[in-house]
Amino acid sequence: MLTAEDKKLVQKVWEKIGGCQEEAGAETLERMFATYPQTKTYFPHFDLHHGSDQIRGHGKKVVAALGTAVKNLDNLSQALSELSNLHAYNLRVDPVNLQLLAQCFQVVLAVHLGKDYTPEMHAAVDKFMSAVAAVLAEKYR
Ligand code: HNI
Repeated sequence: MLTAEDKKLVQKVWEKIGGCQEEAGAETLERMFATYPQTKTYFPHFDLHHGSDQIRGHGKKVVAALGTAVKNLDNLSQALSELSNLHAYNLRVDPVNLQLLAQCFQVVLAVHLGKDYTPEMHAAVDKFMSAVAAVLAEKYR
């Protein structure tokens, strides 16, 4: 459960990402593919080389979806409903992978924001990503 303070911190982090959504998303995916190669099995149709158009385009989509979630922190289930259907029924992504992506995204934030990414922000973003992962996994039951 995100507290009011957590929500403010997540929004603050989002302001800091600003115009770098595509870069942040692409780096998150590249870290996920490098660190957890089993995640590549969902992307047999992608060119997974560093900086490929597909990685960049997909990274942008993922971070944009997270941005939608940030705008709907009180209503995540509804805001991500379509995406939840897609991952559960069409893509059939094993929900364990959601945690892996969440972790890689946090590494990207930490690397790029440095000291600006405070422990409190880290904790808030961690709760936020867990909440998003829970929504994306809820249709599996
Ligand atoms: Ni995910 C497509 C968002 C985790 C595999 N994914 C999308 C799209 C968005 C998205 C947005 C594009 C939908 C569309 O085109 O309508 N994915 C997210 C978010 C998370 C996430 C916000 C986690 C927080 N997806 C994952 C994970 C995997 C994953 C962990 C697998 C390891 N996603 C996919 C695949 C597609 C996809 C595969 C289809 C890609 C394509 O273009 O063919």
